[in-house]
Amino acid sequence: MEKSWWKKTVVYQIYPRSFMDANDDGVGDLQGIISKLDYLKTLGIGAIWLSPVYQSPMDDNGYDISDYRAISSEFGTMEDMDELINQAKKREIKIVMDLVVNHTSDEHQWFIEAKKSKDNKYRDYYVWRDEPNHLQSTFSGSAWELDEKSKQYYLHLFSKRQPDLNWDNPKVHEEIYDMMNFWIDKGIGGFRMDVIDLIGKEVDKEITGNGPKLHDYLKEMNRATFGGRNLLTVGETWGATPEIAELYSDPSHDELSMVFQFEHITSNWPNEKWDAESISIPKIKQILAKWQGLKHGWNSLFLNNHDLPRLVSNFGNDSKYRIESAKAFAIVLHLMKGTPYIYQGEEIGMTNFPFKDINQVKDIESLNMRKERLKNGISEEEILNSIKKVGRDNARTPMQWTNQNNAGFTSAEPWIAVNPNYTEINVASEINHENSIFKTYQKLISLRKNNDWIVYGDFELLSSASNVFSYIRTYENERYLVVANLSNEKEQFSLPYEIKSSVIGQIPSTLKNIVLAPWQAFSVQI
Ligand code: TEU
Ligand code: CA
Repeated sequence: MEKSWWKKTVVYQIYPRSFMDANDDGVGDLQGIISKLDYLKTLGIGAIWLSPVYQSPMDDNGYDISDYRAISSEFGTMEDMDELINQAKKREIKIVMDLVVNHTSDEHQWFIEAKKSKDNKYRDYYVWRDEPNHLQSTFSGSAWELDEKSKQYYLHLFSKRQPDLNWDNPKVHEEIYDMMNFWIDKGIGGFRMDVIDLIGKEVDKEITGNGPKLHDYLKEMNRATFGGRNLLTVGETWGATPEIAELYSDPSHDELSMVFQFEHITSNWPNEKWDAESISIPKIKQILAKWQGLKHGWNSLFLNNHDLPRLVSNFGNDSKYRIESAKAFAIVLHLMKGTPYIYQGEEIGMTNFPFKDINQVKDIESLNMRKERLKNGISEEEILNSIKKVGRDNARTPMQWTNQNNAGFTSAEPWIAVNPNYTEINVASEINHENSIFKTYQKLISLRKNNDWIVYGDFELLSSASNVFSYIRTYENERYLVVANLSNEKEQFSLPYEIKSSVIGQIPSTLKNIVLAPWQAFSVQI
């Protein structure tokens, strides 16, 4: 297997609870994923990022792990997991596991032990203080919880059922590296590292992200586990700038393959994401173009995931131009430099959920926010509006496979409601239509597989109307143009070049003084 295979592949993210339910209990599972591997093969992806399937009380849908070496019974067994790895391998698909090592569940054996007494041998696996400081939890409120028994507080940067591991303790490193090697030995394709930029934290200085010890830890982790094993490693790094991304992903630093950066995602979030403003396309375009400039490092390309609103609802137009805007963003993103990630359902243009009632909301982040905002006098209506816009459940409704009952996801009551638009938006109808969103993704994936200009070409942003994203990729004397009108209005476009051949999209007959239709997007060789 070629080194850096991950530069040429496209990764598909699966949120197991919501992908496919094989045993009809309303919750997606590993056998469900296995049953859809042929679908993913048809799409053409080379790796699956699997959101957590480990044993967990599911306070945060599996991001609270109680045993790193066991599979949640809701999802299946370790035999199912081995089968998934092998069945995927047969189809040349690698399984990238979610690695959640900033925290565990409060039901992890280490934490159960740690709580027993101050001198328990696992006490120092977690972060304890006599007094809380100002650190806040991402899921609202103080990041400190009092343990009644010892009268000390433990740190939890997420839910209070997700105590932070103490990375100042070298024993924690050993435990984690052993566990990572257990999974590597099973033949997995790599790790997606949950909030990895928090593990170098300096608690007493109230520094959480990008702490001083972070990069030393990652170099050590690389040496002790995946280094030299030809795996894809991607860090979830909310605080990364391009300079910081070079630290993580310059191959000579021996840390990670690439990172997820969030500058384009947070560009319309003032302080809290719940107060999100409307998206500015000119801003998004500048940010994405800036991130094309990494010198030695490698970037990932994504516009949504299980924590974010749906791509077409957030960035596109999910009513009048759903299909057009979904394709435009797919084209403009997948022809940039970096490894693209598709979030389940994105390839068929799934949309945000039309929440009408707080009882439809399952996500701990949204529910905690609601409690806090109600206390602060904010109305239920305003709270629900925030959830509709940026709540995580938008992306977590079941995958829409067919126009049958429950979108073909389950025949039981699904754990979270199916988006009512499944009768129209579903895989079955997408794969049968020549011009579908699915077919656009399929073509983009195969283009990347077969064209080095997409993988390695230089990137140059063109100056065009503010809502038109256009750039040129240059590779070995060949030049390719990508143009996308990311707006509901017609836009002017002109470039003094002839079209040599077409690549993808709604291709005009000339490039000189043309009018782009709303959301028109295309790529041509020039
Ligand atoms: O997300 C990190 C994280 O910071 C998010 O919770 C984020 O702040 C928010 O959702 C923005 O929309 C990771 C996982 O992706 C997420 O699902 C987990 O809940 C979280 O870590 C804790 O493990
Ligand atoms: Ca199930």
